[in-house]
Amino acid sequence: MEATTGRGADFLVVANRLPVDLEKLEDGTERWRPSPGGLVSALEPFLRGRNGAWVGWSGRPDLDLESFDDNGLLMHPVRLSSEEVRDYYEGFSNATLWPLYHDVIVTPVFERSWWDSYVQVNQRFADAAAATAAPGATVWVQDYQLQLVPGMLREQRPDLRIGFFLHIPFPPVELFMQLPWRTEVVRGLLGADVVGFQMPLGAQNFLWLARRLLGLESSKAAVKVRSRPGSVPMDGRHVRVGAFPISINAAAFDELARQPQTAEHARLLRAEMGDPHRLLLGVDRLDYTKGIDVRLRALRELLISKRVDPADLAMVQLAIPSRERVEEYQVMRRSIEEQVGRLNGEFGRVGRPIVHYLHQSMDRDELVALYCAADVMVVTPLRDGMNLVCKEYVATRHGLDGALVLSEFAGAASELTSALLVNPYDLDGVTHALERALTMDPREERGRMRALHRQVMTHDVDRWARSFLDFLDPPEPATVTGPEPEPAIGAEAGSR
Ligand code: ADQ
Repeated sequence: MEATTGRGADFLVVANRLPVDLEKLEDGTERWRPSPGGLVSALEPFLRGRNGAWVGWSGRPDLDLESFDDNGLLMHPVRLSSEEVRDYYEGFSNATLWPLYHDVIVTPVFERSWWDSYVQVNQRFADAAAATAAPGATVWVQDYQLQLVPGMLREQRPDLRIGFFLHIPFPPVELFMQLPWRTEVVRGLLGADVVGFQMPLGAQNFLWLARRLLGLESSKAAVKVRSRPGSVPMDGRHVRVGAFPISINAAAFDELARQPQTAEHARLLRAEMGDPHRLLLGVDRLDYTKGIDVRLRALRELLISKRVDPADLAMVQLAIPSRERVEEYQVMRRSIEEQVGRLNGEFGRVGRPIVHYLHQSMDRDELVALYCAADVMVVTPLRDGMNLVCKEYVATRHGLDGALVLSEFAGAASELTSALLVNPYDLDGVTHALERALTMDPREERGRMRALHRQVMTHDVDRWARSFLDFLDPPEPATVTGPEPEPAIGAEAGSR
């Protein structure tokens, strides 16, 4: 996969954000530095070291930037105006699609001007990718902000291999059908050769919708639609659909956790909190899907019912600031901060709060030290495409101690079956699981963590990316002239 200057790149990732942020230095100059986030942490280790290109927004509105080389990776910034950030990003992506695709936990807003902006910006990303890709290149489009790009790109560049991966859940059919622009979105996705989802259920929902919506739209198409499982016929092509559960760079987390200075850092963190007998940890983007309120309520129940002694316990809740201009996020932040204040008011002591709440980003070393310090990791999303945090925690537990409380509604639950799985809507259930995790017999803890650790260490992000790309572009040229072998829905998920 060589990016040849002048000819274009042979391998492109197209994502809403570039994997770098512009950082202002004290002397007033600016420089690029790697940015945090689920998608970036997932793809970065895979892409580095290959000559490819990344098409994405810089994160700052109204900024015209030239393409640049970042350690062998060509960065191609796409410009967004302030209005587009408001309408395409905060509006359609994060106040329409995000809640719609996460079980309508909050009500999605359907606003025509946001949709218009979404179309316009998707076209710009498609144009940028078309201009950057070499003939016959492979293009991997990422996530819900860019669902129209595969179709738009195929129109301009039918020579490309186009893959699409959705990082968030694909919703149940009856919810997706609320979207006024549902047919356009499905058509956009079907521009790809492979459409990938986190979970087999998402793939099934999409297949059903694709058939139904195409069937509804045109009787000719309805007659033609005789698709095999796991694929949809589209304009003479077969679009293949599958599940590819994403993971983390597990070896990097493991290695960092094994460093003596990380263990020392973890020890200091616990000491600063007064060496609690048991330390609970939550790490999330501050998002209403993550169920931060759920675990705080469960913790309060535990303390009120005196099933645990507040003197024995501390919790760290790390919440990375996110989408701060979207109203729902402001409301949720206030409510979580009230809950933290109430818990500390009721159960804390001078200099010893029960919940140490940090609304800030944290660098990788410090985050890993926190994972190492924690006895119980609490991950309680109401809905989550995968959830990388729980996998990161597990990857740092080479000593095989520590317990994981994990929501059934995180994609990760289907792989991490030895966690204490909870229904985040069931407060008693979550409270009970927290109590179990805090009081678990060390032998049981070890047995569970051994299974979790093995799963995470053997299913890393490299395997994820490779399985998707091999499916998109099989390594061996096909010599068989008969019908294409049938891709199975969730073939990858089924292998675990
Ligand atoms: P996210 O919703 O962002 O990702 P998640 O998968 O948990 O959720 O990834 C969050 C990442 O941010 C993790 O790598 C974590 O370490 C990091 N992070 C969280 N809080 C942090 C903090 N305070 N400081 C520094 N780093 C922090 C979306 C989907 C998920 C899916 C991923 C990848 O919503 O379901 O797993 O994409 O596909």
